[in-house]
This record gives sequence, C-alpha cells and structure tokens, in this order.
Amino acid sequence: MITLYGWGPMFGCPSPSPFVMKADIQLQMLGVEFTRAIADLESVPKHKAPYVIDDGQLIEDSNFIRNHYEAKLGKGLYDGMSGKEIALSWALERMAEGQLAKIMAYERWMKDDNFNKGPAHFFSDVPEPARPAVLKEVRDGVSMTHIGEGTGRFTEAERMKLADWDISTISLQLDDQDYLLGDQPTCADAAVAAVLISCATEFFDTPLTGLIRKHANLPAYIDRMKARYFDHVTWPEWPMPEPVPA
Ligand SMILES: N[C@@H](CCC(=O)N[C@@H](CS)C(=O)NCC(=O)O)C(=O)O
Repeated sequence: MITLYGWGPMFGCPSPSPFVMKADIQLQMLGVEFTRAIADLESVPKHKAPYVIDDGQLIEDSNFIRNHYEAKLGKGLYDGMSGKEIALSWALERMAEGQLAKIMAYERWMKDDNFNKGPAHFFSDVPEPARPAVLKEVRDGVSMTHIGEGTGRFTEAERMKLADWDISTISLQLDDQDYLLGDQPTCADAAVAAVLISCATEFFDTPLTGLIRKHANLPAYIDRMKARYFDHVTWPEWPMPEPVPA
C-alpha cells in the first residue's frame, strides 16, 4: 500500500504545492500505483509535504520519493537520456524550484490580499481569539525565511525581473516542442510544469501570470501537462474552511 500525502485542488491548481504536484507526476511517470491522502505535517519529522508512506516506510521530500522508487523498481526517470539531457533536466528543475518557486511563494504569502484569500485559509481552524496572533507569527516566520535566503531583500521590480529571466528561459527551451526535452514528457516537465502551474493561476493577483502569458507556448504547455497528469486525479475532501476575517 503506497500513499502520497499532500493536498488536492486549491487556488486554481491541482495542488497548492508545486512539490506535491511534482511528486504526483513523477510517481505516475514511474508507473507506481498509489493513493492520495491529506498531509499531516505535524506527524512527520521534516514537517513538509509531499511525503509517501510505502508499506509503513516514510519517505519525505519529492526528490527522495523519486529516488526511493527508482531504486525499488530498478528503473529511473533519466533512463534513455544523454548526459547533456540529464544536466539540462536537473538545471531546469533546480532553476524552477530554487528561485521561481520562492518568488511564487513570496507572492502568495507576503502580499496581504493574496495571503488573506489563499494561505490564511490553512489556519482557519485555529480558534479565535488566538488566530490573528498565530497568523502573524506564521507569516513573520515566512518573511524571515524569505529575507534569510534573499528573495525578501529584492524590490518587487527586481523579483519580477528574476522571475522573468527564469520563465523566459523555460519558454526558450520549450520552443515549439510539446515538452521540455522533446515530444515526450520527462522528469524535468514534472518539476518545471508544477512550478509554472503555481505561478500561472489566476486565483492570485500577481505579475507572474502576465510573465507567463506573454509567451505563446507556455499556457498551452501548462494545459497539456495538467490534462495529462491531473484530469483523472482525485483527492480526499479537505474542505476549504471559511475565510479568515480581515
Ligand atoms: N524540498 C521539498 C520541499 C517541500 C515543501 O517545501 N513543501 C511545502 C509546501 S509547498 C510545505 O510542506 N511547507 C510546510 C511548512 O513549511 O511548514 C520537496 O521537494 O518535497
């Protein structure tokens, strides 16, 4: 029995987390049969999703989930790729997750309107009157993380310039192909498309949507990946709690 723990459709995306989407796609690419369940972050040492429980064994982090099944199945998502394709694939993945995903998270967590209609809902089960203090503490923590790793030290214009360079690079690599490395999806698509889906959602008010839309090939690529990997997917109910009073 294999279960992927994360969260299902939210914020106009198949998951609020690009890493949950990536793990889901990569498990599908590897041909793993699995079920999906809502994550309990308090129950796992890293306090992050995605994680998988495979016959009682816990595997945390999307990269280690992939690694676990590649070792178990004796086949890998790089099989058949040249050294240069592997290097390109990993570089694209690291770029999308290492910088663009952080800018996307900043847009959701640090802009008041986006936070209130998005991530704030994760804490709606915190009883009043403690909720405002909890929200402030969590958000302050996220802000410190952004400042610590650098994203929070840029101006809005600088952040969007950095995002633009990443998004434009992905568009150039995609060119007129269906997928990043050709006519078949690879593990690079799992990671990169997951971050693009998260940036492109119209649910949030962010310049990232326009930075994606200005490239004719990206919206179609995002739709292609969503249709291929998520149209058939169902998650258990995780009702979105009532909006948090401002
Ligand atoms: N490197 C991890 C990143 C996972 C991650 O950052 N997950 C976020 C959701 S997008 C999370 O669980 N955050 C909860 C928290 O930080 O408290 C992976 O690839 O799985």
